Amino acid sequence: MDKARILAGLEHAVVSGKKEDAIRHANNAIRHGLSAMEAIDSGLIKGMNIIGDRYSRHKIFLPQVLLAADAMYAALNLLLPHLSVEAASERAVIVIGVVEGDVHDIGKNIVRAMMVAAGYDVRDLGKDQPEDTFVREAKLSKASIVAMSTLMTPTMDSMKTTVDALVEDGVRSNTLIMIGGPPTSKEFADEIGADLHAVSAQEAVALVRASLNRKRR
Ligand code: B12
Repeated sequence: MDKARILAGLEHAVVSGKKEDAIRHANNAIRHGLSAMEAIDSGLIKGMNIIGDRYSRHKIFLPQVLLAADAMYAALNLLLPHLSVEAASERAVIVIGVVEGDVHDIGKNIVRAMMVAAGYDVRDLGKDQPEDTFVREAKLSKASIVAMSTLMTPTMDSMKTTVDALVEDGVRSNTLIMIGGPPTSKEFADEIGADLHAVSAQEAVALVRASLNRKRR
């Protein structure tokens, strides 16, 4: 079976919200030695972008988005363990979570999986997490990085609240703060006092690696 067909199959399984198809194509991707990252990026995420576009044009509604998310997760569960990333030389702790008010966690989970694959010690707080949870875990684990995700514009405020809480508690001085998710930007990171911003899971790993190397020097 050729690569283009598997990628198109993954994309279509998400768009049509068909979990069984997503599982079948993900297994095919693994069996035929496709890179897990390519299957995620050029198959699943491509499909989810189509769903996002249709949803914002009111062509489909939340139940269809939920089915798409279910199909995406079914395939991700199979593909994420196969991510291969060059291992980090140092086992730094990364605390990651979705900020308060937001339940979108697919992107955060891809970033988490890439960080785990890169050899970091990742503490996943989950979704819809208040600032205290980030502060507590960052302190407890002596985190090198606190990473926050949000997909919604209104919940960008929760990122600012969390940065402020990290500063107030004194944790911030030993920790780099990284943010991501479509409504965020480098400008927004600067505005709220975060150190790093990345647009994708791959960029996030590269940025963490470079920043920790710089910090060590
Ligand atoms: C799937 C989905 C859902 C699913 C979520 C399932 C889940 N478990 O995550 C469900 C159906 C539950 C849902 C619910 C809602 N949704 Co919704 N949803 C989406 C959709 C279609 C796709 C999101 C997605 O998973 N993309 C795929 C992932 C892989 O991409 P990603 O998250 O961007 O992640 C990548 C990068 O951004 C980056 N990244 C992500 N996080 C981080 C973190 C760090 C630190 C770094 C460095 C990088 C990084 O790396 C990732 C991989 O490369 C988007 C539309 C879209 N185009 O995005 C709307 C969207 C995000 N939803 C939206 C809305 C409004 C809602 C609801 C409020 C709807 C409602 N009326 O109830 C609720 C949210 C309730 C709440 N309180 O949170 C809006 C947000 C609008 C806005 N800007 O504020 C969007 C944009 C749709 C739209 N156009 O209106 N949704």
